[in-house]
Amino acid sequence: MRGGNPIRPSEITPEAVWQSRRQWLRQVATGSLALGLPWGARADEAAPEGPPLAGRPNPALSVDEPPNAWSDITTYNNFYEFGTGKADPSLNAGRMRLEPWQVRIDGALRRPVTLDMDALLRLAPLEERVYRLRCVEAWSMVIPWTGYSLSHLIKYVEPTADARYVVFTTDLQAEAMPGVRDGILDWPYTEGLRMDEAMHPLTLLTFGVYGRRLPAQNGAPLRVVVPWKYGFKSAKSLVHIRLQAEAPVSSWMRAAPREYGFYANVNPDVPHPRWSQATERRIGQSLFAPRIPTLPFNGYAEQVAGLYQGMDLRRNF
Ligand SMILES: Nc1nc2c(c(=O)[nH]1)N[C@H]1C(S)=C(S)[C@@H](COP(=O)(O)O)O[C@H]1N2
Ligand SMILES: [Mo]
Repeated sequence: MRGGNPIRPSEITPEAVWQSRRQWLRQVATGSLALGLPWGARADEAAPEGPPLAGRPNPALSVDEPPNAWSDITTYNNFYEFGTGKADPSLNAGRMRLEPWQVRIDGALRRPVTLDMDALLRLAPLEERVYRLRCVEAWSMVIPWTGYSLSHLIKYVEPTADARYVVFTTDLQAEAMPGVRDGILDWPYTEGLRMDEAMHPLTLLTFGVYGRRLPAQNGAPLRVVVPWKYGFKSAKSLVHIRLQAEAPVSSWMRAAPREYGFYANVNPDVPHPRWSQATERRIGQSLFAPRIPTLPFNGYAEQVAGLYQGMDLRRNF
């Protein structure tokens, strides 16, 4: 969609993405050192790990930017159930029980179901999509996710006319989650979308990253990814999806309603009450690299701005 990089990660297979990324980094390494460009090549860059999960690349719904390294994506995380430090999820989430896993889908629909992972993985063809993810903390990454549009699952359960909002709930495994004792949020973690947001093709029900099953710290075994919203809208390790008529109050809204609104669309013009949202730092780049201007809707305005026509996005932040 933007930029002119020598490789298009979205046009090659997941394993090849990583291989090309290494090549790409190696090619720019000399130049980057000479020119002070942000990307630093690391010859020892770690390879993706975990069970493979192939998806057909979807270039139309991918950004044209080099993906972050596997090590950035899997060791710099927000998953407060496991602690608030960026490394805490990678250190602690391995204790989460992932099998067996089921997701309950109920509420305003004709076909309430409880689906196991096999059923969920078979529900629609898996795709690989390279998305930007921008955190409200003003850092960002580019991540090759594997999944399918959440709309497939929502259509499958046959929503009724009352289904105006979707509520996502993360599993609560108190014994395995040292962070839940801290009481930062009301657990379990819940998030919500308006029905049209949830049905938008970009909203991804996500099972993998870099062609592998999701690591625990990234929200195994399945999460949602909503690329035009701040990262906190993308709830991890889902066990319950509910369709309902009323707008839900998410964990973050309850914790700090002045700071975290329901919509949480990436918006450089609406600062967080305590810091600007005008620019971001791309994880993995040198600390001397210039900050990147944040784009409205995280660069996805063309696809999603229409969902908010007529809404005051300063009030509906
Ligand atoms: N259950 C749960 N989901 C969560 C969070 C969390 O703390 N708990 N953090 C959110 C935030 S703030 C961000 S930025 C993204 C980070 O996803 P990543 O670690 O895969 O990059 O997860 C989101 N989903
Ligand atoms: Mo975030």
